[in-house]
Amino acid sequence: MLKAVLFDLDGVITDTAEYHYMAWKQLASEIHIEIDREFNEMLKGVSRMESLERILRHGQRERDFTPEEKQELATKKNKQYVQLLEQVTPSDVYPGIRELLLELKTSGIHAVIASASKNAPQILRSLQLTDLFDYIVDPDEVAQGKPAPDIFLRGAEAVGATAEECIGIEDAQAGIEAIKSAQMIAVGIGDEALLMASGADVVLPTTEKLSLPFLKSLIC
Ligand code: B16
Ligand code: MG
Repeated sequence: MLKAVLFDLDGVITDTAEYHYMAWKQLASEIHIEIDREFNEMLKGVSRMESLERILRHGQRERDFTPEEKQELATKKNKQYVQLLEQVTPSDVYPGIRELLLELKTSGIHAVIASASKNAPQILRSLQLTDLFDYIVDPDEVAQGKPAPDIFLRGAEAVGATAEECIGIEDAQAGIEAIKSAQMIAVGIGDEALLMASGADVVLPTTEKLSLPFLKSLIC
């Protein structure tokens, strides 16, 4: 029986990827590394520090900075990102998501955020969605980020659900892999070929078709 739905944030609840991209692009250009949208796809669902490492590797500059300097670079990117987040409003919630969350609440099924973003609480406040979630996993609570299963397992544990009673929803390959290694049903949002290759059980092109009857049909 379905007891909890674990949502990724960026790419599932709203599109903050564009703001991440703008902030990383500016930071990268300051250290003479060029990134484009195609490269940005590899940063989706990946933690802030791992994103920085990937950018430095891309520019072959991974050995040019001390751990302290890397921390400063990540902090600088985050300041810029947080400034861009000021533009987020409730109208930025993806289609069908608010309705799905309301259906879950009425049915007593737990809704959990399992996002790699440390800014998730602020984003949910700006979207006016905080009250519709039962638990927001702090990525610092878990030992390993996606594609490790930790964040999804922690989310399930927090609401008293077993893996078989959970569905995870993700837009990134690393996220689908994390859900599958947590032994949960994985719903992908976005590119069907890419997400099926990562092990998704089903992929929808957008969030519009997500509904409680659809999710229940995957697990009963
Ligand atoms: P922050 P998700 C992820 O969110 C983003 O997709 C990824 O691009 C970002 O680096 C990561 O959060 C960390 O975000 O810098 O705000 O802590 O897709 O897991 O909801
Ligand atoms: Mg995502």
